[in-house]
Amino acid sequence: MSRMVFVNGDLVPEEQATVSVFDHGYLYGDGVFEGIRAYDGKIFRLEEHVDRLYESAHCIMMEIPYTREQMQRAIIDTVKANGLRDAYIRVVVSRGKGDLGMNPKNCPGCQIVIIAGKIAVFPPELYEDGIEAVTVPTRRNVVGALDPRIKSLNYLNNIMAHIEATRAGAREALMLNSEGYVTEGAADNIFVYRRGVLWTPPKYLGILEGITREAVMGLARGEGIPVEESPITRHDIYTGDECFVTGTAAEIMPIVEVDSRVVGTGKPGPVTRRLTELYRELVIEEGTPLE
Ligand code: PXG
Repeated sequence: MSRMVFVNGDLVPEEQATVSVFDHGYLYGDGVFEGIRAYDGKIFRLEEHVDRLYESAHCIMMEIPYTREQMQRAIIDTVKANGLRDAYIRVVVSRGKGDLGMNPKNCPGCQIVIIAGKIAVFPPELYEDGIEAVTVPTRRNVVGALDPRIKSLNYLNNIMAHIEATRAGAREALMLNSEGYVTEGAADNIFVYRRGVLWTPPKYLGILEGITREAVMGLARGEGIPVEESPITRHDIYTGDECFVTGTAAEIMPIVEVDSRVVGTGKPGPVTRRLTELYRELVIEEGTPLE
């Protein structure tokens, strides 16, 4: 059975799930998206993901012709139509089909696509051993140009960072902002545990407000770990006790080396391991059921 893809209100076999070459998502990266996960028949933080999608759309002045409830329903229906209990879900809303000019006025309506597939998980050794990160030459988008809080279809900033890290032999990219403060990974938020405090960069420095980040901050606070959203530098990470990145796909991934400096003991630390355990419990317990 072929995969069923949601396209503008219809669930169609993937072979028929096509988008025009005149779609402004394709021509200009004009649109927004979300990456969501379902665990054991429940969608993790569905409402938060849909809210972020609508906030991103609002900021690029694109009106999605569904209520948030209808969008949630469409996501649930797409996962169910594919018989999945564990899934990776991609929601893409582009400005829609227009002409060759960039003016969005020539796009009569946005294009809504929802794809639900099997989640490709990272090998377990990576979680046990941790990974290496490098700071990359490409700086994170400046807040005043294209705010990283908008999860837009224009992901070149992140893709450049990813390529640069890979070419440097590292699995993760650390992106600095134009002032040299640490912002985030190519598709993950960053945390450093140093001298008894869990630090993560604040939103105003130019980061995506990660839903995993929010969940992890909540779990840490619940464990009595002080959490600070405050600017951090490379120095804070090099001299930190533990470091990890968070995201829907990676969940919590330990970082054990940054720019050839070993972080802490060079092994995933106790705080990282405890939060990973709690996060894995949370995603199984919580979530919107696929009913
Ligand atoms: N920062 C950036 C730049 C991201 O793109 C995160 C942080 C983490 O956010 P969440 O809400 O996931 O905790 C992201 C998330 C993909 C993919 O296929 C990308 C993300 C999420 C899922 C899949 O590239 N980015």
